[in-house]
Formats: sequence, structure tokens, C-alpha cells
Amino acid sequence: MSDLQFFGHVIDNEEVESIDAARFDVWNPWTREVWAQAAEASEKDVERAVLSARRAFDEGPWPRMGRVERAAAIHRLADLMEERADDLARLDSTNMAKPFAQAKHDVARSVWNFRFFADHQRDAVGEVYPMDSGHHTYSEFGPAGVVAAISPWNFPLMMASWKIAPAIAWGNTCIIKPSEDTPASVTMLGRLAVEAGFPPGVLNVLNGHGAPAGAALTADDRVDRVTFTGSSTTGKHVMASAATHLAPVSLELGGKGANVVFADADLDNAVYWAVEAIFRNAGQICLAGSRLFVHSSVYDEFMARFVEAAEALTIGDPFDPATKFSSLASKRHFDKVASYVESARELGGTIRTGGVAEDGSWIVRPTVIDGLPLDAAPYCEEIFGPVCVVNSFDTEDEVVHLANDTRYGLNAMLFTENLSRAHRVASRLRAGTVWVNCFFIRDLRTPFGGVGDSGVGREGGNFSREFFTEPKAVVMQIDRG
Ligand code: TXE
Repeated sequence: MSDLQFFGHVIDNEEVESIDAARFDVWNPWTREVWAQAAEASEKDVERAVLSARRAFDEGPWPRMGRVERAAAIHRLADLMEERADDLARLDSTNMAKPFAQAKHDVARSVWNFRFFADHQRDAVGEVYPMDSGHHTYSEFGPAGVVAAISPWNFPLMMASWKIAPAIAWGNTCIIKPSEDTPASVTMLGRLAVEAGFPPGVLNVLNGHGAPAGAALTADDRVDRVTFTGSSTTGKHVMASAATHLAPVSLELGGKGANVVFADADLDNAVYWAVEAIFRNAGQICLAGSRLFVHSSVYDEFMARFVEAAEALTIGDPFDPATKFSSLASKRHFDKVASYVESARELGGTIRTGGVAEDGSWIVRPTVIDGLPLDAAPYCEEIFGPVCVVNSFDTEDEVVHLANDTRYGLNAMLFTENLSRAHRVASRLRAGTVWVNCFFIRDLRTPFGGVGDSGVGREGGNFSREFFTEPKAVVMQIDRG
């Protein structure tokens, strides 16, 4: 009997094996050992999950429940997550080498996602349109149906909660397929939903690979909404698949965020956030500030301080409290990031610090590169790792052009003490979010999403309501004249 942990599917409030009993290995990237197994869904398991979610939506209490009662149920889940925060964080740290303090932070953010959307739907109001014709129209926001949510491995619990919370808060039922690299914390979330007393089928967790599990899910015409976070390439497949049955999609895809440091920036602040923006979570963040532009008059000073700060990050075991930075999330991903560092060297880039740790680990050290041509792949493509490519600029027009000259458009950052410039440049940057003198600050009421290859649609606050409901106009005749 194996002593590996097991993460099954959670379907109809029961944790089950796959119908054919297939499993896959789950790795710990720090120890480079298999530490668990998860159920590997086939089309038959997808069918089972879809039937469960469909039944829960068409016949179950959840979509018909009062908004106060539904909010209370979601808060019960959030309470349980808080009680078990260390366990949830431990799963993410083990599963993807996320430093434990950062994993704890992610759990807190996940709890907040549930609490926010529970209250947001509870307190929401509709719209009323008085009409001169003697009629009166009001809007209603009813649940859309069954939501398929597909989440990535870089913030396993947090990204899943960001999708599940608004979906279920608005009365939908949900099937979440976590990344095959990180099934652990989302499966535990499914177990906690059972403990919280959710009706069967409201939250189903389906473990498995992109194909067949994810693909079968998005193609299923009993699914009413598809929300996906992952690569731009897979996002296009997901959109095409959902289009076969006209299910609206929300896609949050890759990024190549520009981080612009003007000459008048507070350099302490700019260096601090430049480090956070590219080395937090080992750079495995769609919002990473991976293209850094520094005004030529402060370039040398900034680079010296940036390199020093990068080198000061403590690299090590994700469970060591001193660790700020650990290995990449999988061997596959390590190979991808390492090959970009190698190609940067071959294409004439100067590695100012960092590089691949040549010790058999899956670590790429905090890496800063400059001198790369602007058509080089490591400058143009999403690396999704701790690799920052730096360039200098002289004028505002030049840097706006450079920042926007990408097929991505998820986010950008700018650092300046000049208020007029901050407003002007923020408005000219082609990105879903622009941070001025900061990074990673999120108010859940605000729109979140990207342009171009960074995605389709926005989520957050009322933007999530638009996506996860079917708005309806009810026209009443008030006055027969
Ligand atoms: O992504 P995929 P991967 C980027 C990042 C990374 C690259 C590859 O650059 O290096 O993508 O990562 C599921 N139908 N981002 O391979 O393939 C899959 O099982 C339905 C950016 O992990 O996009 C997983 O659950 N689903 C990003 C999820 O999609 C499918 C976060 C993501 O996998 C599917 C992650 C299919 N045909 C990676 N194929 C971000 N925006 O933050 C795969 N999946």
C-alpha cells in the first residue's frame, strides 16, 4: 500500500476515484519527488461531473436559495478555510515550492474572494428604467447555469477561488479543473465545501489533464460559462471549443508587463517594487514586470541597486521562514525558463546577475538581463519565470511606444513623482491594469483582465456579475392610459 497522499475528484459531495481508477503522479518541485497521486479524469468522469452540476442547477436548491442564505453558506466555507489556512498553504507550498509565508498570503486572499463575492451578490441592486410610455422596466440578474472553471498552477488555490467565488455566489453551479501540476489545495477546498454543507453538485472538483479532461469540459454543451486562466495558446483552444456551443468565455492569459522607471522616480520605492514584480512567486505571475524600462539618466544607479536587491533574496526550502524564493513549479517549467536564459545569452544579452542553478535543482536564480535586441524571444515572449529584461529610454513618447509594442496587454507599472505624467502615461498604456508607484494591489470591485493576447473579458465586482449571470429585462405595463 502506497503512503502517498491521494486527491480524488469531488463530485456530488463525494470524493471519488476515476471510473477507470486512473491516477497521475503529483510532484514536489523542491525535493523533486512524487509526494501524492491524483485521480486522472477521462471523458466519463467529465460526464459524471457535468451531470452532477447540471442536476444541482436544474433541480437543486442553490440557484433558488435566498441571497442571504447563499451568502451565509459561502461565509461558512470561508470560515473553514481560515481554520485550516495552514493546511491549505502547506499543500500549495509542497505542490509548487511557493514560500510558505506567500502561500499563507494566498489563502487569505482566497478567503477574501469568497467573502467579497458572497456579500457582493447579497447586497447587489438591480436597475429600474421609468418609461414615458406608461411602462416600467427593471433588470434582474439570474444565474447563468453550469460554470466550467479551468485554473493554473502558479496560484493554485487563489486563482481557483477567484473563479469559483463569483460563480457560486451568483447562484451557478461549478466544475473546477485545477492544473494537473497542482491538484492538492483545490481538492481540499472541495472537501471543505462538503463540510460547509453545500448542496451536492454545487462545487465539483475534477482532477486531470488539459486533454482529455479540460477539453471535454469546455466542449460540453451543457456548460453555460467557461472561465479560464492559463497560456494564450490554450486560451485560444478553449475559446474555439466554447464557441461550438456559444458559451461565453472569460479568458485571463499571459503577460509581458512593462515596468517604467522615470528619472524623477523615488528609486527606493521603484527598486522595491521592481524586485517584487519579477521575483515574487519566482516570477510565475501573469502580472510580472518582466520588461523593465529605466530612464537613461538613472540607469546605472538603478541597475546597481536592483541587482543588489535581487542577489539579497534568500533562496531555499519553501518551508524555511527565511526563504523568499524557491524552485520553479515543475521540471517542465524549469526547462522552459532555463532555455530562455540560455537563448538570451546566445542572442547577445548580458546576464547581470542570476542564471540557472547548475546543482540539479529546479531553481533559476533571480536573473537580470540587459543588452538584448528588441526582437529577441526572451524580450518578446512570456517566460513566466524570474527573468527580467532591462532597457533604457530617453523620452516619454519613446517609452510609451516600447511598453505598448507587445501582443500582450495585461498590466503595466510606472514610477514617477510627477502627477501629470503619471495620469498621462497611465492613460496611454495599453493594459488592463496600470499600477503607479506600486504593484499587485487589487480592489475586488475593479475590472481585471487583459487586452490582445492577454485575454478576453473582465472579472471583478459588477464585471463578474455581468459574466456569471443572465441579465434579464422585465417590462411592466403600469398605466393603460
Ligand atoms: O498552461 P496551459 P501550462 C503560461 C506560462 C506558462 C505557459 C504554459 O507562460 O509557461 O502558460 O503553462 C488546462 N482545454 N501560463 O502548460 O496549458 C490545463 O490542464 C481545456 C500563464 O500550465 O494553459 C491547466 O489546468 N483546458 C498563466 C490550464 O489549462 C486545458 C498561468 C492551464 O494550462 C487544455 C499558467 C485544453 N485544450 C500558465 N489544455 C497565467 N495567465 O497566469 C490545457 N488545459
